[in-house]
Amino acid sequence: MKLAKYLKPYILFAIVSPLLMIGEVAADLSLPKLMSYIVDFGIADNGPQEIASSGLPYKIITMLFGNDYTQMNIIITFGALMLLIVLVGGFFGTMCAYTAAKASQGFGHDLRCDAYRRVMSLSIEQTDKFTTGSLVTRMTNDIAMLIELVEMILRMCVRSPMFLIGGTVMLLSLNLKFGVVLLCSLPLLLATLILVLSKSIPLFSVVQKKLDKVNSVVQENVSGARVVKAYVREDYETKRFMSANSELKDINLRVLRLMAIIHPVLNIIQNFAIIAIILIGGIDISNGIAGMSVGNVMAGITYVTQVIMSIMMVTMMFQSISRAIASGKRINEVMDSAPVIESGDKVGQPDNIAVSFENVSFRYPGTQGRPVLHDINLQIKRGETLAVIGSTGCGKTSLVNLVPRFYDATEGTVRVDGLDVKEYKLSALRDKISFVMQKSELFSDTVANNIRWGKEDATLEEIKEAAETAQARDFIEHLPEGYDNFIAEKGASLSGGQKQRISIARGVVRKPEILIFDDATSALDLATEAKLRRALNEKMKDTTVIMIAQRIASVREADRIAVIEDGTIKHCAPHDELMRISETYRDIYDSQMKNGGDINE
Ligand code: M5T
Ligand code: MG
Repeated sequence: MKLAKYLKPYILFAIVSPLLMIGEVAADLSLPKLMSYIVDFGIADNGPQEIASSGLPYKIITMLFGNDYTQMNIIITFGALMLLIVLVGGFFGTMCAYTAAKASQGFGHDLRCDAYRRVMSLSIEQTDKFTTGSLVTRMTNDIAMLIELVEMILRMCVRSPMFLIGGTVMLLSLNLKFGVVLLCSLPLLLATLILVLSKSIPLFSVVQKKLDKVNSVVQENVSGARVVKAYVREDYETKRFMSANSELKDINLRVLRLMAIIHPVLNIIQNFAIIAIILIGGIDISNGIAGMSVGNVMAGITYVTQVIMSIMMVTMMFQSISRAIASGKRINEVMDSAPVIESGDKVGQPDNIAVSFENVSFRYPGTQGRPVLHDINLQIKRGETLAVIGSTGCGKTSLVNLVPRFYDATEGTVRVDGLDVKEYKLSALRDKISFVMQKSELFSDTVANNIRWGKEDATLEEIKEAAETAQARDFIEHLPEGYDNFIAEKGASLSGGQKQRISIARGVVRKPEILIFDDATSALDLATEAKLRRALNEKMKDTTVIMIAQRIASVREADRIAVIEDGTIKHCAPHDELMRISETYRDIYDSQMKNGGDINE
């Protein structure tokens, strides 16, 4: 699978881990044999005599004690050996777990980094398509499944086959007749497992989808907590959550119900196998057949259990693999979605015409019908202040979104400094532009850092200056901790106008070539807004400003005002001229004058 490449940096751990597992399994496999020596030679009545014909154990005992050994010597020797092997096996096991964790967690970390980078590079329409909830599940839960798989494989790929083969060999070495037990029990076990797995595997991807849904609902409600409370929708939203939650529970239950069959079946088969071993061994012992002993029967029981458990482990591995395949697909979907907005490689040189639209039409990706904007032709000179006005939903935001390439024009060309925006290196293009959005987005950080977002290395002086221009200085300095005051998530601790002014300061601080205000002063009173405009005029003379607004008072001083109507720019002229030529503009003017008037007059 493609994602395997993330294991590469940790390949050493990934190789060492299974090797260490060999040590642990070898230890586990040798213990029952040693125990059988203790039982047969150390405890049984005539054990001490029989050990003479036993080969290896005899050699060990005579090496230590000569020919003068007691039953107690045998018990202590092999007991100590068992203890030693347990310790060594434990050491190998611990190291194996450690290296496996190191490899799998490293793998997960790198994969998460890349996936996150990819998510960040997606364009707005792609993020919307995946939905936030699903992206969060993919980044967390799905990657966790893959991590689990890597760890499982590293630990089990050696362990289960080795137990299966080793256990079988050891069992047969005790007595070939024991093999019959395996021949009868294993097919039965395998049949059950295959049946269960084939039914449960398709359900895993459904589980992840339901989890997406739960995440989406939680995410939506937590971030919209205020609206939910304002409309007393807690009950409704709780119900919505409940239903997503129950769906998740139901599907999980279905999987677990299937899985639940495995355990009792396994138990029954295992116990039958144990009884069969005792039976075979018992008959042979009572018939006095050579080579069968109580110790052998005891060891046989342990080996049979180990073999059956190894099959169980293989199933677990299959389960984990199929879960991870479902998750892997979902992560690959993210990794494979090439950003729709691809960066070019040019950097534009300053030009007299800062922004120009040539025959631009635009429709939102995936929508039908009339385009949102059509036949837009507009040139904005360097240093000019262009205002955009028009009824709500007429496409103002859509128009300015084309400049920093949040979306691409469907037809026509948008140029910044004479160069097609599609040819720009994205970062170079967006560096030229400060975009103050219609909805202020603040982050849970200090005021200063929120402003510094616009310019990473801004000094406190620059920040203060930007705040001054944005008319935010007064209120910031009245905050309990001034610029170090912490802002709650999404700026929840501030008023609408305060948020807007911090957003404006963030846009101003980097002294951009182009400054776009998308209705960014809507929450300011007219007096403050007028002060802001004056400050901007003074301090940022060379900056090209595109300013969307709903109020005539906000736009009348602009060099030109573009009136958007029916998806296109009907008129574009200064205030006085528009009053003469544009009926729409006059209508807007009249309606606003009637409603209290323009205090800026
Ligand atoms: C213009 C539609 C929207 C409206 C038209 C953002 C967005 C908008 N639309 C979509 O289909 N998909 C979208 O993602 O486009 O919308 P706008 O440009 O946001 O209008 P506006 O800025 O002039 O309005 P407002 O209210 O901010 O003054 O028909 O349905
Ligand atoms: Mg808008």
